[in-house]
Amino acid sequence: MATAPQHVTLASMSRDVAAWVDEVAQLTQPKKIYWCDGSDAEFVALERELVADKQLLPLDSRSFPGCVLSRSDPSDVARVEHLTFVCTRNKEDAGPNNHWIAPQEAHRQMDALFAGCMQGRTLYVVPYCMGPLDSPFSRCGVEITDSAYVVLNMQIMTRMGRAALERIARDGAFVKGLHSTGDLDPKRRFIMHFPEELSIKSFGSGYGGNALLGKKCHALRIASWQARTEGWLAEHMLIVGIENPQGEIYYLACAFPSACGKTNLAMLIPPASYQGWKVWTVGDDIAWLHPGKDGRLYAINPESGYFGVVPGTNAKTNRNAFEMIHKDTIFTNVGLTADNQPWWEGLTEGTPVTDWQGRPYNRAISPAAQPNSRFTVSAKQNPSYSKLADAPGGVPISAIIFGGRRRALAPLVYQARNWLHGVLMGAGVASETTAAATDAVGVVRRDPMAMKPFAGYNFGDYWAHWINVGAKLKFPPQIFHVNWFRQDHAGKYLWPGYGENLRVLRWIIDRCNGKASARDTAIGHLPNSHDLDLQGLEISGAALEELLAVNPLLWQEEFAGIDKYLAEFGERVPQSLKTELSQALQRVHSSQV
Ligand code: GTP
Ligand code: SPV
Ligand code: MN
Repeated sequence: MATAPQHVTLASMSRDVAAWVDEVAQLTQPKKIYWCDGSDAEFVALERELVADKQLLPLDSRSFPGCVLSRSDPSDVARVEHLTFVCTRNKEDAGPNNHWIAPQEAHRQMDALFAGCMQGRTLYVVPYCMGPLDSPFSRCGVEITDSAYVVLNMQIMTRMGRAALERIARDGAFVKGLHSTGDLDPKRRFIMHFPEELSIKSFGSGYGGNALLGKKCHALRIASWQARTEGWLAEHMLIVGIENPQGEIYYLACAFPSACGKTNLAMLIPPASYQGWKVWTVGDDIAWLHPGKDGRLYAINPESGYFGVVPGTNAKTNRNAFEMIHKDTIFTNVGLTADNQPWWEGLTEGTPVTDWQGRPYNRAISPAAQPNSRFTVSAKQNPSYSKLADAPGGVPISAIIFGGRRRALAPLVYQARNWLHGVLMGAGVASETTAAATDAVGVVRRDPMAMKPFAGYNFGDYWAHWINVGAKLKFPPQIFHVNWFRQDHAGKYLWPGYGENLRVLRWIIDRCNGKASARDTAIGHLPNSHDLDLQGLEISGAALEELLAVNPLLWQEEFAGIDKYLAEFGERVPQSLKTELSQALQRVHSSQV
């Protein structure tokens, strides 16, 4: 690949990007325009500026070298789904799963907010590539932002800078993302997507999913729209390789809603009895999936870093993450100890003295770390980083796993009969809401394929597209559903979770190879307790029985709920999915008699 010499100015590399930057500068009136080259020197210089300006606090350099703390505005700590819009010409194309405003009206409202908003500020031009720079599956974008914090995060999370701009100049296409933190007034905060124009406008928030536009806005909402027209899938999925003692590696793609265990599963540490097993992380949040020429489904991770949930991370739950966030990490909204170490709930050592808002820590008033506090860290720091994370062609997927956070009903694991049944399983995912969005926490809501907040178009069309993609695959992945979050009456988790989840993944892989047995139930194939490897695990027979039970009465209610939900999407729901659902209902009915 030819590279432009260093002295070629970034602004001269793409006339299209430069013209758009001019247009935005006219509107926003910045004091200065800065084109990001993505170099280490640039990162260090920007970080220094933010430290000097007290926007970032350096952490204890002995125990956390290269780490900094960012404290956000207390009102700006999570995604804002009620302020997030998909602005298609035809309202029906955005679907009942999205908030919608007509594009013209949306532009008018947003441009009024952007007018003059960068006066006295620097406008940063951030060219980025989602996916390996040399992958045919990758897609580029440019984010214009007035937040240096966003620039630093984008540098970690994406392939950012000169090389991305070179690819844009070659491709001739890019997603335009315009962002300003504005005055952080929640009443003047909107995240708008224009899939037909491949553009995004985000105002009034500096938080991850609202402000790092390469992530959810581009790599899921805009990309899912593009994927539909181009025959692939953009999904809220981790990608993980499981290596057995024979050295065979199986790749799994797992869709769990926000804060439901993707990062943890993606870098899981095998239990002590699993000698010779290894886990390789390809991605922890987003997967772009393409049917390959050989009839299998291939996945790339469009990101290059992790923007992960901090609370709960410790050497026992997620040792890989715990180790990798001890250097060169940006922490957002955690507490501090007396000697300036970051502190969060779930740590077994250290004592917080300051909470995430910089106030003296008082457990009665606030947790030390905001429940959605996050770390930003390069994927290369992960001890389990997969060599294939940069492979231009991606990795072949053996199984797709849906999951949710359900204290009742959903068993530990079950397998779909075939692709169509699996699509129904995905469409029926429901999960208790978490702190990753600003709404109420702990409420069960429908979250099909973990994409409720992220599908950039009508779910009816989306399910039809899933069915079409499956039909193109000669060797479609097997589809499963898992639930690590079943609780007993006292609210205690029935399943130990974390590393022990490998026992379930092992059954899944064996099912893909036709090596494990199962029992056929009304909702799909479930393991018998003797089908799971439980050696060395302390779990009561009663807990196990509950984890693997199927209660037909409750499932009848569940399917009725799914039926009602699908009906919201009317004519756009594929007939084959409706038929599949009525057959599922039929099966639970007959399993009762
Ligand atoms: P997003 O980044 O928001 O998309 O979240 P995620 O899906 O990557 O979730 P993550 O792995 O960060 O986990 C979120 C929370 O769930 C953390 O507090 C974890 O400690 C907890 N968690 C993860 N896996 C398990 C598990 O197997 N069992 C239990 N009980 N909790 C888990
Ligand atoms: C999620 O909420 O699913 C996240 C964090 O991964 S954010 O980047 O804010 O979307
Ligand atoms: Mn996520």
